[in-house]
Amino acid sequence: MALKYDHKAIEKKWQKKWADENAFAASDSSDKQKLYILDMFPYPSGAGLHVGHVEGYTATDIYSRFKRMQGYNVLHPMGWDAFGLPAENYAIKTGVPPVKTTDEAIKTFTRQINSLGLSYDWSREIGTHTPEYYKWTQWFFLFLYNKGLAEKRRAKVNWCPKDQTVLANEQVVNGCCERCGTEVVQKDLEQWFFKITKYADALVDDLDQVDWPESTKIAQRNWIGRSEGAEIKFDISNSSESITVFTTRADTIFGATYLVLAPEHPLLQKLKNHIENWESEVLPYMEVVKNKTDIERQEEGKEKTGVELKGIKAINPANQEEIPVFVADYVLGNYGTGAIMAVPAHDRRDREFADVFGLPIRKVVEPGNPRIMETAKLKSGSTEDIFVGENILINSGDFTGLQSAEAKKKITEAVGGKMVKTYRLRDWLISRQRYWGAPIPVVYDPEGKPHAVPEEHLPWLLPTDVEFKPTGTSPLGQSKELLERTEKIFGIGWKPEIDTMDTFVCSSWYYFRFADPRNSKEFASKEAMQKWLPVDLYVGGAEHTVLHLLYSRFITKVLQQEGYITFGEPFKKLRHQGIILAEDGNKMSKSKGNVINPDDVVATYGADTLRVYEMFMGPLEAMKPWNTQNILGARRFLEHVWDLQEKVTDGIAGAMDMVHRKTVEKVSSDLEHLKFNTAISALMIFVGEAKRKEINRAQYEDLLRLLSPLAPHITSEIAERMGYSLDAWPQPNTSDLPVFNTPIAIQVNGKLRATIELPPAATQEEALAAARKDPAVARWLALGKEEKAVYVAGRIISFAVSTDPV
Ligand code: ANZ
Repeated sequence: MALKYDHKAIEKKWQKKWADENAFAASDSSDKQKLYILDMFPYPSGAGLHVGHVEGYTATDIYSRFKRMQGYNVLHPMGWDAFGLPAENYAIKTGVPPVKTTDEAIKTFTRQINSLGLSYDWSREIGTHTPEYYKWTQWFFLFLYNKGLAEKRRAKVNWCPKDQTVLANEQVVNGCCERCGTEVVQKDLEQWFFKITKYADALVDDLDQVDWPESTKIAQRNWIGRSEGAEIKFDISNSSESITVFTTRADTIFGATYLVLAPEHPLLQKLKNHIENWESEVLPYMEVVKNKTDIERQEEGKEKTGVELKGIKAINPANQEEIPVFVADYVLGNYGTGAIMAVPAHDRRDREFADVFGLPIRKVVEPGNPRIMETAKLKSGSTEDIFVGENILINSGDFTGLQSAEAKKKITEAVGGKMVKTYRLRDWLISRQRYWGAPIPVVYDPEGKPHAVPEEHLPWLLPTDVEFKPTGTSPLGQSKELLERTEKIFGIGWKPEIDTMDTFVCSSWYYFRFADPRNSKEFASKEAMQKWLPVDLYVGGAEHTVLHLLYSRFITKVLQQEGYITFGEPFKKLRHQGIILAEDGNKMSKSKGNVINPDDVVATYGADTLRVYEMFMGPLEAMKPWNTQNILGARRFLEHVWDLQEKVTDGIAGAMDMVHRKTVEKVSSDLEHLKFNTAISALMIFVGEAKRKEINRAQYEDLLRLLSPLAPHITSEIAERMGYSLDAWPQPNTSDLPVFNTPIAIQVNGKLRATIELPPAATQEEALAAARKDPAVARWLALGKEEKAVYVAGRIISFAVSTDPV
């Protein structure tokens, strides 16, 4: 018997060899076809790598190794998304500077990643917290600033009271901070924004070009929320002012029985002298609304509130009717025009509001097919179903009888409105009142006017003379060094910007840097980007659908427009790995004590076993629970592969020929489609057959090649011992491959009487004919009259005969 499978020695040996040889370096000069395979780079947290990281990283590693064997020049890099709150919060608790904890965490991550045999090109490693990197993050800020795409402005912003910083809209989930879950409040602050809204159309339209999960595309489309409608002007009686509303349902204008302004609408201030109840009712209402978030304001099921503007009437331009005007918080200030025409007969929110204020309801669209209804909750406690769909117009003057779609256009034109598009997407707020981030490269002159820090002063260094206590203003404000630096360069009285950038800015461009990571003159050369980008396969968690994945697309589009690159989408193909649950079916969490540490699994069973196990758990994108028992199965499979060394012969192809060729074809196709679980199951069948039957050298060599992307250490070791080469992928030879037959059970009157083999494509007729020919079946059928015969494809054939066979 050969040596036992000693995973520890084998894995250590090969990992050292790969590191010494820098075995996975991508070549900038090779003319082989390029392939860029990328993981979402991790935040190096103190907790180390978790099994979810292992899942995604193993998937891309398998694909990278597979593609290298097929002859591609693969770029497969790794780096660290290293700025961010956890390191800073830890520093607040302990006083240990974030740079120290971050660098330690990076060391741990690197050790763990290497212990898994992941084939990264470490010569391209980057960390977003290093001055060499954030110099270019700051360059991107200046780039956008100079193009008029970065702007400081006062706005109502989301504030997390716990993390003491503002948040982008994308970081607020159901009204709470994405990171810590604390309820977000609104604050009026001067902040820096990136004008992502300028790219809203391209961000929607170009989703059609990419191979991404449909759910992620839908999430982005919804987030951007493009809506096509009309802006229509309503004059105010006895005044030169007017109110422009945004509506997607111009066809319902004859049913508009009142208007509503958002409490933030600027017109309110202009009209205040004409509003009779301004001091008594309107102003107090506006005060109350100030502290509510948009989500609270739009919450379903809450009784609608508002105040009528006494003394103000608007004129419906379709029928010249005078209608009342309200201020109400269910209309948002930052969407559309901040004003609506209310059609209570066909809009649920308007119906609920009209119910509270006793306003008239006029049906103007014939309820029809499909009957799209929404349920309005009325004050009395009852409900009313209202038709919100489109159909034929009624009670609409000359437009009666038209279909909604046509009426929208005709009415908009007739009342002098214009067709417009609006978006839900807001500009990206990038200022953070925190320490551990890239400083915003801006200084203020003695008048307080902002100026960009010239490029020659980049990197604009993050100061270190700062205490890490959040005080509601930015920690950088405490730095003497930063202030002195600013005055020294720009003059007395000049002040530095003290906010840092959202860490999502750092990650919005990192995939460009990997193409040219040591460039000190540019963030990456045009040639390098042209060579390597776009990313061919990107794998990471689904939690960033409207954060990182949207911001990166925005940055890419700006670079394209400015001629830096020739493509507009950074990630051609995207996949999300599914969440791995704990053995008890719950989410893994420290507090529940159910976290699996990959280090323990590697120590006990080996990296190859962990890799094979995680890939065998189920489809990559599925959510799946951990199962310790099944790790043993993966380990045993590898032991069987190991033991085959003893069994291999110099014989001819023989009994294994067909399964060998079938396996080459199946594994090749499965790896191409990232179907790792089914590839492993095909390999298991192959190994099972080889154990029972026989295996020759060529077949064993191919088995090792097919397995090597999945379990690179054990296969490299065996190949070395056997004198094989794993350099090239086996060629599938399917030319004369017979189709596999499936065993089918045959029952007569419910009892199993025989089994036959059938090709998978057999029809019912062919199946029954084959079954009747079987001598055992024929005997049973001859004993009675055949009444019924059924073939359940691929499984069973069932006959019923009238007299019970004896
Ligand atoms: C009249 C109308 C009649 C409307 C009807 C709907 C149904 P989406 O599709 O989401 O874009 N609206 C416009 N601006 C608003 C704001 N700032 N805050 C709250 N609601 C606003 O929604 C567009 C519709 O939402 C618009 O069309 C408007 O109500 C309302 F039977 O106008 B509609």
